[in-house]
Amino acid sequence: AGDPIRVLVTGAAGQIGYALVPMIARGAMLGPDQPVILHLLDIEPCLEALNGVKMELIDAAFPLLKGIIATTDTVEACMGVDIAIMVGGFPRKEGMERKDVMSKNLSIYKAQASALERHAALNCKVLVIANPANTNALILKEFAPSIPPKNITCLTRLDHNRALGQISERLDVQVSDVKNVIIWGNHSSTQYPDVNHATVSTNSGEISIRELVADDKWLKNEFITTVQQRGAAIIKARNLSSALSAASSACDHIRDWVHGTPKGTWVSMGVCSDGSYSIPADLIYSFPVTCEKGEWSIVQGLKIDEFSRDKMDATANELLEEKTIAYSCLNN
Ligand code: NAX
Repeated sequence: AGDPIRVLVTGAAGQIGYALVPMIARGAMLGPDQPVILHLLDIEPCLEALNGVKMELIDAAFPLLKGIIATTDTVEACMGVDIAIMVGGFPRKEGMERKDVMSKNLSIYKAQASALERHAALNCKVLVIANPANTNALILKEFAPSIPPKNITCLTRLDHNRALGQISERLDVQVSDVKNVIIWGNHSSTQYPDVNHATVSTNSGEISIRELVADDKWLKNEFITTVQQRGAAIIKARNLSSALSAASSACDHIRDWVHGTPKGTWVSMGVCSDGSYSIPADLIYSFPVTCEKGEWSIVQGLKIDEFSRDKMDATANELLEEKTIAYSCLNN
């Protein structure tokens, strides 16, 4: 085992934080031999709860966990971190306008961006989970100009995994045999879950999902809306939003980014657009990516039909709108 890797989790006293930190401490994110030091950040009103989480981490006696910093000081939290998982944010409350949530998160992400830029390790990798995830990541990128844009991503892996899950349930196949679905765009209800290139591995090789699911109507309607609305369905069932699945998908996101995607497999990540597939450059947009040696690259050359094109553009337009709202908040 090498030197410990320092992992920041913001919003660590919240529900995703509570599910995520033990996964990291057990090696689900960085590997079963990789020691870690956890940096946990939350805000003053949650300090006691945060210290409770720290106590439980001590009590669990994780062999890989070499240190815990639990703090409400952003600078202390960001000091020397190699990985930053941004879960903390201001939630949208009933009756609140999107603009108001945006402006609250804007000031949070602006401050945390500067702290990361000044104090994190040189090649720190950032994953934004807090909503609006893509736009929070965009703000972070704008206010941390010295962090390479390729190091700033947002979580759409949960949506990707939800799509795999839906296909696996529908076809009654193992979820581990399904691959190469794509989530395009925003982590919101305009996201486009695309199965046009996805396959199931069977005894007679890889078979395309389009071939296996005879019911094209299901793929074009119910499948898409189920994935788009899954977050809301979880809230309805649990009275709380997704936490264990979000935490697990965050581990998948970082693990694949750091250790690479398996050969022939891609995953979905919200990354800075380079104009691929005619998506406006510099938006944080979810693309199919492969990862190697700690770097992601957008899968090129996929054929896009008209149905997909419309949906990819619609979710890009929503992101452009969010960007405009964010900038108008900035100027006020
Ligand atoms: P919780 O409200 O349980 O936890 C959020 C925590 O963040 C709280 O402890 C809060 O005190 C803290 N916090 C607030 N402002 C902070 C700041 N300035 N610095 C540090 N900490 C701060 O929410 P939870 O269910 O854990 O969800 C966290 C975020 O993830 C939400 O924004 C949620 O919308 C988002 N999600 C994103 C998903 C994705 O796939 N991208 C899926 C799951 C989740 O809905």
